[in-house]
Amino acid sequence: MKLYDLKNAPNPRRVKIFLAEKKISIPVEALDIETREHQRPGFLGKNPLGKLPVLELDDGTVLCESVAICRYFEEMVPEPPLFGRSTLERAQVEMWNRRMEHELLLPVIDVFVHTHPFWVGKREQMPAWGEAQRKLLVERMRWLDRELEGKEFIGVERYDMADITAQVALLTARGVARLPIPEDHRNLSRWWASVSKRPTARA
Ligand SMILES: N[C@@H](CCC(=O)N[C@@H](CS)C(=O)NCC(=O)O)C(=O)O
Repeated sequence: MKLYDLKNAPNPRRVKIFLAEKKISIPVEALDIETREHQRPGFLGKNPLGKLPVLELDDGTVLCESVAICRYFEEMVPEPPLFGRSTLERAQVEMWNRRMEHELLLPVIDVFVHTHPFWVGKREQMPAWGEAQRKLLVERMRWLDRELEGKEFIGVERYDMADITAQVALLTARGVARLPIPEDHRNLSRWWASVSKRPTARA
């Protein structure tokens, strides 16, 4: 099997962190966004949407979507559980992971795509939409800071998929959206310091 990756992109990074947490090692091929490798016919044959990550199995089956790929590995290697152990935990991880996708990751990608010079000429940009998403992100960081009061992790009482999604979203926010975590967000800063220290954070 092989994982197709896109250099420095948040969604493929979710899968790489997930694999590192599971101690799973598989071949990875990194495509270059600068040269639009992921928009060439060879890759579009695997995912016509031209999006990464993509997992290709040995029989040629292709799996797209970060969470679907992670769920595949969760079933193959259940420990440590990153989607929850019990029925309730699985629902809680689902709830928090979706929230981290919709309230953090998608807005941050919109800020990047609609306001950053990198995308000029590559995508139609709507700067006003990007700026509206930047404002939303500021609010969502405050919200998450409050949610983390008295909690070590975002989903259940151990590191899980929701933490991974929030981690890559906030890394992207800091890197390309000029939105580091404000210092007075003590709970979010504590959580960030803790997840950033994990050996898998740079996967
Ligand atoms: N819902 C998909 C999103 C995949 C996605 O948007 N990937 C981005 C990188 S983070 C991509 O491939 N972008 C390339 C482009 O838009 O040209 C997932 O969770 O995997």
